[in-house]
Amino acid sequence: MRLLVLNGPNLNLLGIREPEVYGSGTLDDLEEALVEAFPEIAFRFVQSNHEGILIDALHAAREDGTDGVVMNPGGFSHTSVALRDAVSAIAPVSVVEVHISNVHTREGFRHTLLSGGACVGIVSGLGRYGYHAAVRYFVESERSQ
Ligand code: CA2
Repeated sequence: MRLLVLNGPNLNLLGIREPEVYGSGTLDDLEEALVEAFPEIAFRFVQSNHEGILIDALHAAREDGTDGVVMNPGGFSHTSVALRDAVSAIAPVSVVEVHISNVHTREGFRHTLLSGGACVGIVSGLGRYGYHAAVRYFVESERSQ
């Protein structure tokens, strides 16, 4: 199975700033943990601080036969109609949105999840385990087909 793990703006700073909110491991650590936990999956990892690059990565996922996308759009989750449209546009490729923190216990502006509304599901507040839960969803979905 081929999965794209897509991380949005500022997530390249994981482990460098705000460890009390996002944990002390880096993005590299997070990606390595996924490879270790799911050796059978062909992962592609993309992180960008630019909305258009995230959208292009979603379009490419549909074209290259990617089976699913695990996406943390960072702050764009709350603002980007374009990202939401891209999630809808790549159907039938499913996208699971992940948030490390529980966005619903934070500021009100984080409660709106524009991209998440077009995703098959949203995991929020489970820390980095949220990425593992999202991958597990794709593994179980494939098994039950
Ligand atoms: O909880 C999440 O995963 C978020 O998507 C993280 C975003 C935030 O805007 C969302 O509301 C929730 C922020 C990502 C910034 O990541 C940083 C990591 C380390 C240090 C500073 C920022």
